[in-house]
Amino acid sequence: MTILRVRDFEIHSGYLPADAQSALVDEIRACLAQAPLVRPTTPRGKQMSVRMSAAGDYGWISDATGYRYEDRHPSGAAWPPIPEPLLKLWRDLVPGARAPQCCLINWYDESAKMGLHQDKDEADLTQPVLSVSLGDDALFRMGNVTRGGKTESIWLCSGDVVVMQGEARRAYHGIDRVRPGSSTLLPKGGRINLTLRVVT
Ligand SMILES: O=C(O)CCC(=O)C(=O)O
Ligand SMILES: [Mn+2]
Repeated sequence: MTILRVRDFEIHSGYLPADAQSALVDEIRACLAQAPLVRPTTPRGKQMSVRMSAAGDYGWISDATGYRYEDRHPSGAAWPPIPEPLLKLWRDLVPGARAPQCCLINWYDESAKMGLHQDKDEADLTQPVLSVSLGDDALFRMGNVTRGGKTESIWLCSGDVVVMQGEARRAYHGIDRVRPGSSTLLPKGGRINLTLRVVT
């Protein structure tokens, strides 16, 4: 386990051991049985390449009417509770923060990516976002608090946890690509990213 700091991003590389990663995947599969992955559409009508779901009081939704948090899955079902191991991770890594209200679940297949963006649909940007990577490696790009300028990238591997607070909380970031076959955690390959967020 090593902690890398890139700008204000705190990358805990190798934070979760293999057995904790497997247990987390089982928890996430149980969440997805209740709140299945959906492929969101952007307000401009483009389909995102990432499939998404959520756990907690709120899930993040994107459709023709915009981006927002909703207290129900698009099916009308309640979101499942955030799995306990993730709540513990939050308490351990960001002990002073409010309790997380959303665990966004992103599922990347080998061609999925996520463009540079800021996480800014939450009401209180003083609260951190915590990101957990599971499965195949992904190239994570970190930018600035305003659009443009130089960026730096790092490969996130299964078990890595990124804490975004301070400047990093408002910085642009995204996933350029995943490296297929780089992890054996998910039998069919792919990558799961979990982000814990305070919403209100
Ligand atoms: O997949 C990742 O590592 C980043 C995900 C992300 O930035 C988001 O869900 O807002
Ligand atoms: Mn983000």
